[in-house]
Amino acid sequence: MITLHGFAASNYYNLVKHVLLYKDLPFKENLLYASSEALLAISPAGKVPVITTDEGLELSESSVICDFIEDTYPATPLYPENAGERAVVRQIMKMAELYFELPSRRLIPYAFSGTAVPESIATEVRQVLSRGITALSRLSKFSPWVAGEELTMADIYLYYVNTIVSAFGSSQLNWDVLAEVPGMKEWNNAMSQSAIAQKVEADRQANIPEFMQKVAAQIKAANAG
Ligand SMILES: N[C@@H](CCC(=O)N[C@@H](CS)C(=O)NCC(=O)O)C(=O)O
Repeated sequence: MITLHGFAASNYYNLVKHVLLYKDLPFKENLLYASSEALLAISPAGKVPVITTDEGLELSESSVICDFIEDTYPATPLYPENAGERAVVRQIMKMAELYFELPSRRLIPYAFSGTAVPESIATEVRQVLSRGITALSRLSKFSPWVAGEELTMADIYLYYVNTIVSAFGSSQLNWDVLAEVPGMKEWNNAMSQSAIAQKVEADRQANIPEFMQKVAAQIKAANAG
């Protein structure tokens, strides 16, 4: 059986959890926070999420984990059979990670510490997000799913990327980034209605107070040091 390690406030953790639930696979959750010894023992970069298997596999990087789950449990497929179509799905995931997720993440330390985002960083983040908006506007079909008629891994991946883009774009840049991609907000709302997304969201909400305590303790330790 797969064990999913990490914490439910993490969107990366949640996208893998959504995939496991979508495929109806049995799995256990093991609550681990970043920089704990237990996490460092199984995660080469000390990042969440990690999955471990009964066979002794330890795997991190959410998109790599998604591929492993698909390859190992191909029932209820989340990638198209055709290699070209599969690559297009992965292309959307990659663009979402590089030009939506990663720039938005640069805003998180400022949001958590309550300090203003320096203008140079805000400018850089806006530029990368603009590239993401262009790329995802060109690639997304929303007919009704992001890559076309079938729900794919790209839907799950982009949906959880968007939680970060939406939260920190609006709070730190006063920018409704998702509204810039035609059809994105409607699709995002539809994704949020599924029973799986709602379960993942309820678990996320439940974890937020403890997660924020950890963040506050880290900020205090950093300021003291
Ligand atoms: N590229 C990684 C990123 C994972 C990641 O950044 N996870 C965050 C939690 S949402 C984390 O572990 N942060 C702790 C740290 O950066 O030390 C993936 O796709 O899984």
